Amino acid sequence: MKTVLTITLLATTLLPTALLAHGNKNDGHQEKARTIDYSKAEKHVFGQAADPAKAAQTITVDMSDQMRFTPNRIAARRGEIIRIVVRNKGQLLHELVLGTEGTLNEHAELMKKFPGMEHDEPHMAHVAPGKEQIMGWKFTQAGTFSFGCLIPGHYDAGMKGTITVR
Ligand SMILES: [Cu+2]
Repeated sequence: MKTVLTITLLATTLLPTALLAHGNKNDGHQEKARTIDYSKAEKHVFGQAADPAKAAQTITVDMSDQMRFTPNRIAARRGEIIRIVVRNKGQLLHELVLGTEGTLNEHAELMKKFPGMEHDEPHMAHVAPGKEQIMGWKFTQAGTFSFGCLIPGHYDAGMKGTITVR
């Protein structure tokens, strides 16, 4: 029984790692590559998860231990899918969470109260040092939205950015 369990665990943890060595593997809080059913994507005021393979443009955002995103401004068109490649250039774990200034502030406060809290949803990417992750997103309303790293201390230190959707 124990052997069977071990083999199953190995198969489920090793396979995605091998297949997605450069893909959207998440080395942060979770071990499995995430699979998203885009047809059931949750709708937020700041948009919804969408298939990055259908993106109209790719935006690369670098994260650093100086608590900065580069660029910290993103421009997108309403209804268009963007592929966001999030690269962690630092030595610390960073994350990119999409939202509005309000939802991010709220979430940042929650993270301070519960620093070890597990959070993972399609509008977030947790990226381990030296790794990258791909997010597919469609902004469905025009306006100004936000992104930030909500790891305690990072957001307050300025690890945030603005998204303008026209
Ligand atoms: Cu960070």
